[in-house]
Amino acid sequence: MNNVIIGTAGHIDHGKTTLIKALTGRNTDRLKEEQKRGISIELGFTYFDLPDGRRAGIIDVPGHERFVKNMLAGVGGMDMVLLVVAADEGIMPQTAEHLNILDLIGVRNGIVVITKADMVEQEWLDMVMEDVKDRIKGTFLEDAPVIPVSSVTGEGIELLVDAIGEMTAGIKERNYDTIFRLNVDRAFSISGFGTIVTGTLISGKVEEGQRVCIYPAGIESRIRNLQVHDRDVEVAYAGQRLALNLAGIKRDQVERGDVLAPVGAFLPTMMLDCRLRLVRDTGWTLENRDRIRLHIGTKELLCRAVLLDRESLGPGEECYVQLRLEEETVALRGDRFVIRSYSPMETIGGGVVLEPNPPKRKRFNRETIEELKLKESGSPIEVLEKIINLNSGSFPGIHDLVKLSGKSEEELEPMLEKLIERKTVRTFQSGSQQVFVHSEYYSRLLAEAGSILREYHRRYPLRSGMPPEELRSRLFGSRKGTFTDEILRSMEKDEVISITSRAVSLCGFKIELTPVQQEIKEYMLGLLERGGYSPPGEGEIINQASYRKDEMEEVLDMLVESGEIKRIGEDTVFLAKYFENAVNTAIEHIKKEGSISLAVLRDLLGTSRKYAMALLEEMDRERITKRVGDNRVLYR
Ligand SMILES: Nc1nc2c(ncn2[C@@H]2O[C@H](COP(=O)(O)OP(=O)(O)OP(=O)(O)O)[C@@H](O)[C@H]2O)c(=O)[nH]1
Ligand SMILES: [Mg+2]
Repeated sequence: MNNVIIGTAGHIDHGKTTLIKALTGRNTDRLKEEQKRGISIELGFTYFDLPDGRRAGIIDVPGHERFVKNMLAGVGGMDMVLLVVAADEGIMPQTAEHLNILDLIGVRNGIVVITKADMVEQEWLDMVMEDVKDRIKGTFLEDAPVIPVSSVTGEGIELLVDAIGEMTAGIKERNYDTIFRLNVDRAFSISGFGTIVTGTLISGKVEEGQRVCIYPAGIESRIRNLQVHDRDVEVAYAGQRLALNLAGIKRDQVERGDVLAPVGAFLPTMMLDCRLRLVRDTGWTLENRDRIRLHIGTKELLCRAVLLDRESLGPGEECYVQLRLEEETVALRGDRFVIRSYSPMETIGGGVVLEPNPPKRKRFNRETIEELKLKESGSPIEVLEKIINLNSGSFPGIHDLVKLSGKSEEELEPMLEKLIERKTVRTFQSGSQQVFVHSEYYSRLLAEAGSILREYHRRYPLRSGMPPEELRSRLFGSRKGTFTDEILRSMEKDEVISITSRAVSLCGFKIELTPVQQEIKEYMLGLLERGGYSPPGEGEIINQASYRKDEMEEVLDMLVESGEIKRIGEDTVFLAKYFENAVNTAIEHIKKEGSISLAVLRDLLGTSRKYAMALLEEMDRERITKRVGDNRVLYR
């Protein structure tokens, strides 16, 4: 289904509201003050049945200079516009201002309607039409039909309806298969029902009962009831105007300018990276850090424009800026906006959001400009790749990427698959969680791990490697998580590192002993072999020989680390095979007799009480045995 929203635009009193009434039979000026003063103040909403039976939403905007901000809250939802110019007055200031705004916001379809045709002579009408055609050259309305009508006599209205029918038939469908977004343009309460918000669903679809989040505050709610054009519906689609009854929300928790979207879809921001253009017919020049009004979605807020590559921006010029906001908002890449001067208020330009969650940018920085260029003109997959590259360090999962990219999971998945297939992106899985890192980030990690380990092996040539914990914290800092294990395992698969439970080393690293160290090793192993179950202590081993003491300690440590020697106390070491034998002897005896005493083990091994005790205590520590009274039994 192809839903469309038709908006009006044009100078005050030129007949916008009257035209809508002539088309629909309904008056969109609903405020008392509007009726009393005969002008529109707020946005007016109704619907219009198109010739082919579809029902289009209508947004009627006020033309008064003071209410341009209300007009701005309405334009974001428009698929096509009726630019209204009164035949008796011709183009006036807000005709031009509205035209600029529509152009900046990116409205692509429209019809120019010359109203009050009944009030002027044909000759005058022809002149006004010529003037209008001249003025719309170079804008999106350049090829638009220009249709004279009288909302009073009805002349030309039929022709206009046909033109609307033709134009709406060709309007491209909005995207339903993405995260839904509704920019709130009204919020009010009805007693007995609670809080109602209205707005245009600019993307996706929503269902009754669905959970939603009010941004930027992050308040969660549920859609209790959903209406389109005053009728209850179960589902609403992009391009429709909606009224939503929000469960459990107080009137003061939501207002115009807020955004409704899925829970977790947006990261509120205080900065926006943008491409900004000033309109040609403004008298303003924007200086770096000028305070301006930003209109984005239905929101108006104040901000400062940090010009990233120049000191000032003149009429008709464009550049990259970082907008520093005075309050939080949410936006997506590609969102259009308008800026107005702080005072006096005038529409001076607008543009498009390139990065909705940027870091604070430094000015005149080449990398920043390159990044923004890519985000401006890159394909969605190139942009996704860039996002992953910039955020790999925080191990983004699919939900993070939804927030960072503004795309739904369904949109991201095929792109991620392609990036993984191309080996541009690597994915790591841990349990049900999956993260995505750029291969450039992974390569940097590999190089870093390599240099950390090379340095370690150089300093400790007799150690088999670095404790895994130490490497993990050197590489990932405090970023914990099971993904770091997965990444290390992947480095092992890539044959860069080897991992045992005790040490990580460079793949292929082997301890190489000098001839002296080799001699020391043989001396120690020989001594312990002869010692059997009553071996000399560490101090004794080291003090008896005439090698360098520190070198002996290193070799001893190495033999302990490699598992050839078992250290079971301050000063007590055994050859590993003797310790294992002692364990087996004890286990066998317990299995036969139910338990073992110190004296029995001492006799079975032919050793002294001191060694038997040390061995049993180590077995207790390792939970092979446990002590019950004076005896040991199996730990379980
Ligand atoms: N004769 C004649 N009068 C018209 C026509 N259209 C509008 N008017 C009159 O012009 C006046 C202003 O019309 P509105 O429809 O309120 O104008 P508007 O553009 O909605 O004004 P704002 O919303 O305040 O910007 C009203 O008195 C209308 O009756 C027309 O086609 N012919
Ligand atoms: Mg009006």
